[in-house]
Amino acid sequence: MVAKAKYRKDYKTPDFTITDIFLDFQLDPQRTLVTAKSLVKRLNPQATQLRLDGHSFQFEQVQINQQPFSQYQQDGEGLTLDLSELAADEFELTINTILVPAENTSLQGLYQSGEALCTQCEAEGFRQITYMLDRPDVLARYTTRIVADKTTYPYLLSNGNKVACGELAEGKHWVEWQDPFPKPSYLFALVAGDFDLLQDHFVTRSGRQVTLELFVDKGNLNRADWAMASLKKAMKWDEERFGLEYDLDIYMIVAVDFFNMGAMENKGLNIFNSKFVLANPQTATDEDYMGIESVIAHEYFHNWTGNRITCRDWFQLSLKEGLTVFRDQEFSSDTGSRAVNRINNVRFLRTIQFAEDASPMSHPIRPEKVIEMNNFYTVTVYEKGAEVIRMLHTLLGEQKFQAGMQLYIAQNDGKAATCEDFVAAMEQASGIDLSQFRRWYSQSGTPELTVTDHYDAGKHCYQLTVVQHTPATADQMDKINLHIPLKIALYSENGDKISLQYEGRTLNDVLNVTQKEQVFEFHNVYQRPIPALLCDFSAPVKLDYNYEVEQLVTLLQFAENDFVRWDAAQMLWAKELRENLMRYQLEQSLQFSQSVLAAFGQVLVDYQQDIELTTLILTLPKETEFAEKVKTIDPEGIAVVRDFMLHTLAQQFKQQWLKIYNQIKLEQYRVVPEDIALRGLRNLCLSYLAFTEFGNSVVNQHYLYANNMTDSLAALNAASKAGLACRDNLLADFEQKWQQDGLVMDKWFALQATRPDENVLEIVQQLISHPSFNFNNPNRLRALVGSFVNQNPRHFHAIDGSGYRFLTDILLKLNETNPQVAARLIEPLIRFNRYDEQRQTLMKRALERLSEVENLSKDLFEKIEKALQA
Ligand code: B3K
Ligand code: ZN
Repeated sequence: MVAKAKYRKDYKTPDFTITDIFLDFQLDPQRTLVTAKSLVKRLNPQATQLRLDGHSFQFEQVQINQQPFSQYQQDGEGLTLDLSELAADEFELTINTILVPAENTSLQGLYQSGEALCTQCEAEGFRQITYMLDRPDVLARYTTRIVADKTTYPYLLSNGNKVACGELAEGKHWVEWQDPFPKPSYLFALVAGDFDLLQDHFVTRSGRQVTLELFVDKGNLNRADWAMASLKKAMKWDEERFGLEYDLDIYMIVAVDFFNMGAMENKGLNIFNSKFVLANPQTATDEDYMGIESVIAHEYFHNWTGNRITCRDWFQLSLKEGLTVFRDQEFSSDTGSRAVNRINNVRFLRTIQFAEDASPMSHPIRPEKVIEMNNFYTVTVYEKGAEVIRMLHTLLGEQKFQAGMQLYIAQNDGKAATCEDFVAAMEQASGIDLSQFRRWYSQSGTPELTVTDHYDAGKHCYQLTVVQHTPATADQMDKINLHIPLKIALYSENGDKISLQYEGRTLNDVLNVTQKEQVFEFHNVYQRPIPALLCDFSAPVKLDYNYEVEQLVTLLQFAENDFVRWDAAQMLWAKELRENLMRYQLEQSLQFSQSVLAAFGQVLVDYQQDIELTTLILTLPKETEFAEKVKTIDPEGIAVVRDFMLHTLAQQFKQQWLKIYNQIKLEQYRVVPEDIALRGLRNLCLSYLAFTEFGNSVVNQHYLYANNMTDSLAALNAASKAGLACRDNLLADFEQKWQQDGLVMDKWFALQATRPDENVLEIVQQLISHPSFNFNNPNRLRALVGSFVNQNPRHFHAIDGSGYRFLTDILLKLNETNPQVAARLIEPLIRFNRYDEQRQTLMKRALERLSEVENLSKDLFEKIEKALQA
């Protein structure tokens, strides 16, 4: 395996650029002819070698200024043209290639999805179409002419505006598109197919009319409204909160079934995984609706943060991704519940990102070294990246942050920028020194804050001592001190908030932690306070403070900040987990602390105060969430303890679950916050009731009377997790009803993969041959295989190694067909350092088996190598 790493420090401005490119596609799934005519400009007068990226196509010929050109060398990754004989600094370069989209299972470049043809070019997919300066700092104006059969492909789409079209012989037609905005190749897109079209329009605040077009598979028009409404909502919000308006006359979204990730922000022509477009009450859950809204918004927001201002090189990916995730999170918070959004985002970050940062793949939000760029579209770059932007927002405040945004845009519009450009603009606009803050871009790992306190009753003085420490990570041994905004509050024993004072002044509730050890002092504190620390998760860190159960219970009951209440509950859950794991390992009987049970019981009694918060507090953390609370993960132990907690809560509050379940009545299905909240709580009650003697009848009825997917799925899930008698019937009914619908069947596949049954692996293996399953469809793979390896840790980590062998077999196949998806699915296997020795040995053996494969993809190679080196 020759996989060359690239380093951030080696960045060089390009010797050549391309200012304009004319693409001609003669589409055919078996044989597509591509002509790429580029205007090339020499930027470095000394440069004589023009290196172009390209692979996985049949190369026909190259011409310079319309003359055949043969001074080149071709290798597996590109073409090097020797231009030492060429005097001109500007010339026309024409390249002809032939592609077979029908056989392109990598789903990068030009490929076939169902009957349609579409592209995916980020990060480096354009080079699977033609030889190109395939790097984000080469910005060109694109003109795209598409020729195809008119019956199979009535719609021919690309970026920008449609400028011409016409009919041709043999039932063909053509369309020409022009994108006036110079862009990098990764934002190029082409779609050809037959769709149903939902059309609408949006008037921007400056009065321009924008045509909105949403393309879905034939017959899916009744699932397109929500996505369209979400788009309009996002366009409006971006004008109001960020002052940013859309810039083209048309905005198109196409939903396709075969897609490696969620969606892609191609200029003027977004391509989406149909999972993040299609929804109606019968097919989509409340969660799906929310996911669609936020992904539609995210891709739309990229038009400014990503497209108008793009990245200089891929190491800067977080410049657009971290910022755009921050923007989509703010959108969801402004238009829905801020606390609920914050809690869900933090839950995700603490579980998935913290685990990644403790794994062989640990990297800073701006990586230093990359072999396969697709491996760095990570929760670290995205979600931790968004946390870094959020910390800037916390430090600067909304007004200065927006001033920073305006300056950043003014300075960088139309350019390929760096993370440093962004921070510099924020610094310049706010006058706040961000020199130490910048370290968040270069340092990986999860910082740990250890907090101790001291109360001086005589002086009415309270001190908090904060020590910061970032443990070494796989990629980086030595760590330095970060600038950490630590938001706090102090509460009295009866839950009143104590104002933060120092020498008569009122203090800001955000402390600036910048040193290894720091003491913060508060005056006029007339009783020993209970500190609420890291409120709203003001920094992506772990915080350790030795709370008494009673203190947490007080915070849970009285804190005025919803996040603090929820976080107190999380600490209580974690305490119960750790104590019971210890008992489990000592073979003692498990116990649930009475005071914690009483506190949770009180939350349930008061549920009408805040429905959503009640649901979030009483939702038992998942096994994967619990896994992050211990040093060495015992998958069996965690599952046993969690089951015990589940049963205890179910029994203890049986009557309350039933009462609330019956009290909540929802007639017609509506996707509005009040109803989503009520359904959430009612379905939480159901999930606990499943473990009581009422389980089978309540769940069965719930399924029968469900008029929407949220409720049907809640019933199936409850039946499956509790192994109820009705389970098999309900699963069979659902299968029979939806077998033609891949997206809906994904829910069923995921349910099967997360069954608690001992023989679940056998079931999963059999389902690979289910008629609704398709190995080449990433959604199906993620639903079945992904759910098993990530959401069923007890069985994936079976001590006989069967789960590891299963995943390895899948990966061996995927390595050939779709390396990008393979590299996502391998994640749980490379994280062996968190497990006991026996499992470690088995996991390493599986990785070694993979590493011996001939033609191991760069994607898998990079991760396996990192893991085995660690
Ligand atoms: N920018 C794309 C992700 C591309 C992933 C390439 N492997 C979607 C997004 O973040 O909006
Ligand atoms: Zn994005």
